[in-house]
Amino acid sequence: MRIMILGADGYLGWPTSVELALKNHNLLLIDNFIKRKLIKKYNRKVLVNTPRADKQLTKLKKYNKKIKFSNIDCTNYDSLSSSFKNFKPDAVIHFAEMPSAPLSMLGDSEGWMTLKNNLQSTYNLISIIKKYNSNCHIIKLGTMGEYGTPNIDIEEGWLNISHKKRTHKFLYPRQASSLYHTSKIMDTDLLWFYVRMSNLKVTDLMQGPVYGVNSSEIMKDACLQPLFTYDDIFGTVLNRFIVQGITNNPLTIYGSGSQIRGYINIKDTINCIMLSLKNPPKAGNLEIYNQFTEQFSINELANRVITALSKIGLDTKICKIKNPRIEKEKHYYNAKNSKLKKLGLKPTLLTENSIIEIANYVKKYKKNIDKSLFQPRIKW
Ligand code: USQ
Repeated sequence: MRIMILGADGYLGWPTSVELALKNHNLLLIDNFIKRKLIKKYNRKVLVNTPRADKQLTKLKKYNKKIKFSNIDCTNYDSLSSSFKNFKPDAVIHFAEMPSAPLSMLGDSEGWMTLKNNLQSTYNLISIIKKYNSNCHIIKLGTMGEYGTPNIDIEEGWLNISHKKRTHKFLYPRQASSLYHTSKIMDTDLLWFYVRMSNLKVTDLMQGPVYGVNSSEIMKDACLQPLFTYDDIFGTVLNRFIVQGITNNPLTIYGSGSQIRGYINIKDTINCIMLSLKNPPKAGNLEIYNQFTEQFSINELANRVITALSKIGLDTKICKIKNPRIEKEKHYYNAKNSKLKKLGLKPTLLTENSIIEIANYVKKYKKNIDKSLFQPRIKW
């Protein structure tokens, strides 16, 4: 297939690009390195200082010559549309969004930057596809955070509502608890609008907090590793806990730790993208998958990390700190995730071994870890 990957330099975009390259697809990778610039601007750090995707391309080309890279800001309609017209993709995978809930809540300018970046990149992509090839499949990374923590089961994207003896299928009600998550709700609404108006084919992936490293052979090459973050802005909770544990620091549990989320190993994220590529919806359909494999409370996550790290000789403690976020801590949570499994996803479970695998990776770069990045510094 001819596939465009927007946001190819990121934690998810880069390993997805590598896997698609190994599967011999014809790829156009796009990124403007905004994430690296933001990490620098806000004085955060990555675990391994990996070269940018454009620099890593020479290595990747050893495996597949049909890969190109363009330094493009997806909020720039003209640049994105000329790339699209020249490349003529069958599918576009859209990761090119500002992914941090805390950063979106730091201040007015960060809030607007998040909304503008995320909505404009999605809107541009929709406009271009609608104009030049409405048959092109959009695969867009959404988030489980769009649903929030309602007091009823979370279905996969849609809910049948009966009202006064009549029934209609609606997008499942959404209520986020950060501007970042809200920008993703707005993306979904935009996609759904244009699916109805212009018969687009869209897959929207509601992903839970992701963790881990892609352990495929090629990723072991230091130059082909993704951007792994563990700071309070960009790091997701499980990766943060493992980095904290490896440096003998207590795990930073926000609030009571009873918050429940659906988690996914990055290996499964990549498998879900592959399954979505293979199973495009029919024109005029918005397919929504809940992309997580297991649900845990923060306390359960912490306990699993503590048990796994004890097997490699670490005595890890926890530290409950005042929750810097406005989020429900004690709540009902039962989210459905059967559709991707029906397509063939075999979940990678959060076992002691899978935690130890990530811990061993982190350990190699222990000297790079900056402990001052563990405490949350953005509050809302
Ligand atoms: N948390 C802690 N301690 C920490 C960090 C986080 O207890 O040191 C808690 C948070 O309070 C929250 C949960 O862990 O309840 C998840 O936090 P997170 O920072 O791992 O995830 P979040 O901010 O929700 O966002 C991340 C990604 C985002 C993605 C989302 C999926 O950054 O791009 O969309 O996970 S979800 O959470 O399902 O919306």
